[in-house]
Amino acid sequence: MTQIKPTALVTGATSGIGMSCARRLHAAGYRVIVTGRNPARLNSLKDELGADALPLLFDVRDREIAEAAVASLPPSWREIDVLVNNAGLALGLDKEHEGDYRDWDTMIDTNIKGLLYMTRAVVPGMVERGHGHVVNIGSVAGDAAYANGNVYCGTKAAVKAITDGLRIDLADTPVRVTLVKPGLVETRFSEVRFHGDTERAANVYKGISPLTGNDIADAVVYAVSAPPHVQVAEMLILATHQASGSVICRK
Ligand code: NDP
Ligand code: 8X3
Repeated sequence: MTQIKPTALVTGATSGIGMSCARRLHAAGYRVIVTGRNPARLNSLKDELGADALPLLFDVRDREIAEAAVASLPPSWREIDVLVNNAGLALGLDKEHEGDYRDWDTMIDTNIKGLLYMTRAVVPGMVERGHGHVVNIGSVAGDAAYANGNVYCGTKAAVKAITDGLRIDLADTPVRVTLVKPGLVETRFSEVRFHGDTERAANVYKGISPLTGNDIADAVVYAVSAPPHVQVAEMLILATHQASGSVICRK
C-alpha cells in the first residue's frame, strides 16, 4: 500500500525563506502547496519540485481571495498538515514621524492580516482532523524595536503575540504552534525594503556572514519533525556576529 505523504502549505514560496522552506519540506517527504504572487517564480518552483508541488497564485492581503484559494484546493490536497505563514515584508527604513503611510498599510496588511487570514482558513481543518502544525515566521525585529524599524518591528511584535495567542487557544488540541524568529537573512528582503535599490540592499549584509534561507528552513523542518508530544514554541536564530536587532558586529 502506498503511504500518502503529509501536505505543507508555504506562503511566500517564490523567494527567500519561503522558497527554502518549500524545498526543504519537499526533501523531508512533504507534498507542498507553494503560494505567492509571482507566477513565473511559482511555476518554476513547481517545475523543479514536480508532482509533489501545487502552485497557488494569490495575494494574502485579500481575505476573500485567500479563502477562495484554500477552498479551491483539489480534495486530495485539502488536508494540510503544516502551514508555514512566511509571506511578509519590510518597506522603508525611516523615522516613524516621517514614514510613508502606504508602506505602513502594506506591511500591516501582509505581515499581520495576511497571516491571520491564512490561519483562519487553514487551522479549523487541522482542529477537525486532530492533527496539524502552524509555523509563523516572526523576526528578531519583534523582540525589540531598532532605529527606524518602528512599524515593521511592530508587525513582527504582533506576529509574536498572535502566535502565542494561537498556541494558547489550541492547547486543548493536538495542533502545535511554532514561532521562528530569524535575524539577518540574505534574501530579496532588503531589496524589497529599499524599493529596488540593490546597492543599498547589499550593504545590509556587508561585513557579516548573514543567515541563508536554508538555515531558517532547517529550523522549520526540525520543529515539524519533533515527536507529537514535543512543541517547539519559539526559536530565535541569529548570525554569529548579530546579538539583537540593533547589535551587529561587522568586520
Ligand atoms: P523575500 O522578499 O525574499 O520573500 C518574501 C516572500 O513573501 C516572497 O515570496 C513574496 O512573494 C511573498 N509576499 C510578499 N507579499 C505578499 C503578499 N501580499 N501576498 C503573498 N505573498 C507575498 O523575503 P524573505 O524570504 O526574507 O522574507 C520572508 C519572511 O521572513 C517575511 O515574513 C520576513 O518578514 C521574514 N524575515 C526575514 C528576515 C530577513 O532578514 N530576510 C529576518 C526575519 C524575518 P511574491 O512577491 O511572489 O508575492
Ligand atoms: C528581518 C530582520 O533585522 O532586518 O526581520 O529586521 S531585520
